[in-house]
Amino acid sequence: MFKNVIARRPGTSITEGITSAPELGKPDHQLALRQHQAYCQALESCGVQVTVLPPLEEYPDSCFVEDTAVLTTRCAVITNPGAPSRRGEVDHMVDVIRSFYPADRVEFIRDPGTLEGGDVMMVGDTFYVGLSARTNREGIEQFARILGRNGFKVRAVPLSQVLHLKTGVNYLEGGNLLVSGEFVDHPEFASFNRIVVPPEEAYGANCIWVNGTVIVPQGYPTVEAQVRDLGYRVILVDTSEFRKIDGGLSCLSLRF
Ligand code: CIR
Repeated sequence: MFKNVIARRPGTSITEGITSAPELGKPDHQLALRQHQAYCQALESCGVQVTVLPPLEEYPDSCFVEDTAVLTTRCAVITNPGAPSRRGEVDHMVDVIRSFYPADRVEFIRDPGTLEGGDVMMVGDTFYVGLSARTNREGIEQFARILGRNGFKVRAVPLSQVLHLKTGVNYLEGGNLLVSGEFVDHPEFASFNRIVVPPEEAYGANCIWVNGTVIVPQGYPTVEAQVRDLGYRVILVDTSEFRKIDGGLSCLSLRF
């Protein structure tokens, strides 16, 4: 069960966030703020305490706090983002993360290692890590050493078609795994109860499980029905403005 969530409100500079889909247009800041507020309310309704940090205008992508840290039950790992424009975001996360963890439980990924939290998927004591354009081998090796010392296992998953591992695969607990695209037949995930997201709803694969509820992005009816059929309580949250800069539900928070 998760007790805490950290999120960061989007700044007006969200319009300059990194995107692979400029054809979707630029995010509307006011609408993004309203969607962010609804997202935080949805999380609170799942019984977690939400810490909302102020916007960081100098970092257009800084509302995607998931990429800056991996917060486990035994340690916190501050990442080293692979995107140069996002590197400095981590400096603005250290103090708040230290407020939740003992000093000797906060670790760091260091150059030349890079790692972004969107590439990390927790399944019990095992952490799957995408080897991606943002997370390199050295970053995964450092991460595996840190987590190994804390009694966790790490498995690297090379990926080629999506930004982060969790862009395409998300664990809903209970053995249930939402999979899309290159992960549908991936041997690493063969033993899960795989729920295959259709290509036209691929963005909807980025759902989050929070204490028995699954938050699903609004506008992906097949995914919504698939998740409801598994028996979860479902909350829909509109993430249209974050999608314009490749962000989804998981990216917007650290859940721990
Ligand atoms: C980026 O390219 O870094 C942001 N525009 C989107 C980050 C999405 N984060 C995530 O999937 N964890």
